[in-house]
Amino acid sequence: MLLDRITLYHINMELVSPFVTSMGAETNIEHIIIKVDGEGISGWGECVASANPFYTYETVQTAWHILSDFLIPEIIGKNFNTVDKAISSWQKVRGHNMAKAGLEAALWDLFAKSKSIALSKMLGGVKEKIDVGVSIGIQFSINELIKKVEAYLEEGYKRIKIKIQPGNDIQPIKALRKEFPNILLQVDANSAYTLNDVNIFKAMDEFNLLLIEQPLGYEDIYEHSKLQREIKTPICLDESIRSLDDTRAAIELESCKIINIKPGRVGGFTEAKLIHDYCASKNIPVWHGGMLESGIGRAGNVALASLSNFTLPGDISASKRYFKNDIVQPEFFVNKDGTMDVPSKPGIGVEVNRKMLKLITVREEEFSS
Ligand code: OSB
Ligand code: MG
Repeated sequence: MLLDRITLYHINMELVSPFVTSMGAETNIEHIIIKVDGEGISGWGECVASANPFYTYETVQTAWHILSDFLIPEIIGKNFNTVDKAISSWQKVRGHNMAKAGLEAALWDLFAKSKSIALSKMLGGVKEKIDVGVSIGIQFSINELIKKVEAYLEEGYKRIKIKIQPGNDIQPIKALRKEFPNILLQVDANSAYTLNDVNIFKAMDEFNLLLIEQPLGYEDIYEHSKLQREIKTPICLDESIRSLDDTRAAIELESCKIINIKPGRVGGFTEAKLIHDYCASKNIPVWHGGMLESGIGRAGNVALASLSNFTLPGDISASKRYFKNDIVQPEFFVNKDGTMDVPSKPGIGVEVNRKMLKLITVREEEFSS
C-alpha cells in the first residue's frame, strides 16, 4: 500500500448540551480528523486530543505538530504491507499517544477497506452488537440528573455513568440509587480526589456501584492500590493507563479490578488490543471509554469494542447524544435493548459526509510525497 496523501482537518463541533466534569465544562469538541489516501482508497481516523490539556497533556495543537512534523513524514510516499510496519516507523516518538492513535486508526481503515473487510473483523472482533451505556456530566440539580437518567434508560442504555467531584458525589449517587435501585451505575471522578478522601469512597460501598473510575492522580498507580485495599467497590483506571506496561503494573499492584480502554489514550488500536488480551489472560474485565468522538472515531471504538473481553457496557452512545448532526452516514444509534450494531461494511463501515466535514473544519492541511 503506497501512502500518497495525508490530510488533517481541525474540526470544531457543537455539543447538544454542555458536558461538565471535574475538569471543567465543554460546549464544543475540537479534534483532528485524519484522512490517509492510498491506491485510490481513503482511510479515516480521529485524533481525540482536545482544545485544552485538562484530560491529558495533549492538545489539538500539540497533536497537529507531532503529526505534521514527526509522524506523517515517516510514512508519506512510502509503501507498507501492514499497519504494524507503518506504525513501527514512529516507534522512537515518545508519548503523544492521541496523535499516534489518530493516524493509526486511519491506516487500519485504509488497510481494511483495501482488503474489503470490516474493521471489527480485522481487529479480531467477535460481536455483531455491543452493549452500550451513557456518560452524564455534572448537572445543576439532582432533579435534572434524575430526569436525564430516566430519559437515557427509556432510550435503552444498559448502564449509567455519572461524573462526580468533591461536594457533588454521595448525594447524587444516593438519590439515583433510591430512584433506580437496580440499574447498572458507575461514577467517574477524573482524578478529582486524594487518599485523604478515603471515607467518601468507603461511603460509596453501600450503593452497589459497578465501579469507581479514576478517583486519584491522573498518573498514579501506587495510591490507587492503597485505596482499592480500603474499599469493596472495584476501582477502574482510565487516565493512569497509557500502555500495556501501565496495565501490568496496575494489575500486579492490584490498583484496580477493571480497566477502561480508549485507543487514543494508549496510542492506538494495536496497543489497545495488547491491553485487551493481557487483561483477558488475567480475568480483568475491560470496557470501552469515550472521548466525545465524532462518528469517525466512534466507528473505530465500536469496532474495537466488538472484541471478546469488552464485557461491560462502553461509553459509546448514539450520535444524537452528542451532536445535532454527525459527520458520518448512517449515524450511530442505540437499539431499544441497549445495544449498538457493529458496522459490517468494509473498514469503519460508515461514509464520511464530506459537505458536513467542510462545514466544521477550521483548519486543513494536506501532505503529499
Ligand atoms: O473520563 O471518560 C472520561 C469525555 C472526555 C474526556 C474524558 C472522559 C469523557 C467521558 C465521555 O466520560 C464519554 C463519551 O464519549 O461518551
Ligand atoms: Mg474517565
